[in-house]
Amino acid sequence: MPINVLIINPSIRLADKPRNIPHGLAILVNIITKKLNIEVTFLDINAYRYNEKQVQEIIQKTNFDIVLIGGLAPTYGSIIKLSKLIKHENPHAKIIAGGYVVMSMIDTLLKNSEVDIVCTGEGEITIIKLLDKFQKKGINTNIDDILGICYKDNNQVIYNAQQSFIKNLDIDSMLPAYEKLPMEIYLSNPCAGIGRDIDMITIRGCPYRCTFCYQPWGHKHRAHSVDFIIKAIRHLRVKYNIDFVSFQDDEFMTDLKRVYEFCKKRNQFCPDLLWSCTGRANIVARNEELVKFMKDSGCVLISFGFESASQRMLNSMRKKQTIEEMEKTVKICRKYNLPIPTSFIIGMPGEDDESSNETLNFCIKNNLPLDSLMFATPYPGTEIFNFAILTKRINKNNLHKFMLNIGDARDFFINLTDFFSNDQLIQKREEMMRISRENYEKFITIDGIMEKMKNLYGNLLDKVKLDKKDLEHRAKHGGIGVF
Ligand code: B12
Ligand code: SF4
Repeated sequence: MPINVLIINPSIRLADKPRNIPHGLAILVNIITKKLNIEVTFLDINAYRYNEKQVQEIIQKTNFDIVLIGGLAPTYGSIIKLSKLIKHENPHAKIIAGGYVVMSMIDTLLKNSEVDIVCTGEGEITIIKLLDKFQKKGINTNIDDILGICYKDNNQVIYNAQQSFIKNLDIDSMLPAYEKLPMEIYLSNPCAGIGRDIDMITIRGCPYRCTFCYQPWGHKHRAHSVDFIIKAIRHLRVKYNIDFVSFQDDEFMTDLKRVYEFCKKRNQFCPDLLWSCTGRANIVARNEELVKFMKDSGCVLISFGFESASQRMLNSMRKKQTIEEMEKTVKICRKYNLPIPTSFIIGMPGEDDESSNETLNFCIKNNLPLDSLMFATPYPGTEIFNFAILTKRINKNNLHKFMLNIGDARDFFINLTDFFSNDQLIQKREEMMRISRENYEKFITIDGIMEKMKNLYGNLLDKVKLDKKDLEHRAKHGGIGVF
């Protein structure tokens, strides 16, 4: 029986432009089209920033039996609304949801939405098995043999066994279906670099266990091979004329041999490509040679989650990083004229005046602005979420309300400290950001930043014509303007 599939990417972070490709959903588009030969309609609400009326009109005009939807925790409210709209327009459609919002809140989402089935892990294998069965036996067939899903059956939630992790990403996963995405929108809003910048996710699983971080992919590092990545980049250069790749992996530098291999192959196959990646102070501090090699191989930015400059707080968040390593990292980046985009967290359990002042003093001493100072936010699935439940900061009997309100970590949500009142915590953050920025602006002027950018980006900067105003804006939001 032929089935028509509609895939929806809900909007996220409306205050900013759409910069990041919806990797998970776009991979599923490719898998479904190529492995099952099913035509898919992709509705990218985030890229087009459609309003509710426009979404309704598109849904009314689209022919579908199955809807796939997913996203991050803050998309919870949109997914609920969309599921109701979909069932209103097409009561017989089956709605399948997946992604971070679902994996960490299965029951709550199923009970409070019109979603029928949720995918509890990686989607590649599960979606093929599920849609294949729907194609062969109809969409109301029994699905108790499909691994990696939960579903509603007569108002009960049924849990099937988990699907095991993919072993070889190159074989069992795919690239996102770029041709189905509004690439011009994504490519005109760079993620970390400048020019036509595309983000890539090439790793699943992180060996660390930071208490504020959600890790549905476990602690074993699984990665696409360098050959797979290089082939993808060469394709993107030919088809979309990209200038820049931002590797947004949890931790791009975990496997040092892989980083060396990437640099060598980049030099061989795409020598004028510029790129950025995620890093970690404990790795960079011990591998200056590698940083130099990365810089010589087109890497113009490594971003860091420094989180705190209180060793007590770092230990309690299990960051596995020392203040000395952070200072050394700053020195190494400055030595090679690389920017130093660092994010910090205020308000973890145990935070007090002393620990937050240590962070501020570190930034003053090392001339770093605290532009990316986030509030500790208990996203579901993290250890600090469990802490917030145990200490009754989150009411475990009303997780629906909690999920409707969770958003960006730049906005205050829940106070995990015993020391600060809510107002004090909000004020402390503002004060830290203000003082560190005033200090940073004495350390370097916009002209000084412009000069460093010219050295780093060379010809690309002429092509992109980044003006001072733009640079000022980006400097204030961390990232490329922090040297
Ligand atoms: C890119 C990214 C973003 C992008 C969003 C991109 C987008 N359009 O969705 C941006 C920069 C906007 C972002 C923002 C935030 N992010 Co973010 N982000 C990521 C990152 C680095 C990659 C996500 C990704 O693409 N993964 C790769 C794809 C392949 O995986 P996937 O989407 O999960 O898809 C697979 C499965 O989940 C499943 N699947 C997914 N959807 C569906 C749907 C169906 C129907 C099915 C069947 C299966 C399925 O199949 C896919 C293939 O296996 C992850 C960390 C990481 N490495 O994963 C953090 C991560 C997702 N982010 C996280 C957080 C905390 C945030 C913020 C809240 C942080 C903040 N500072 O406030 C903000 C949200 C802001 C807001 N206002 O809402 C957390 C997750 C929290 C949560 N529970 O949702 C993560 C996991 C980081 C972490 N380790 O803690 N983020
Ligand atoms: S914060 Fe970074 S290093 Fe820590 S567990 Fe998460 S992804 Fe890994």
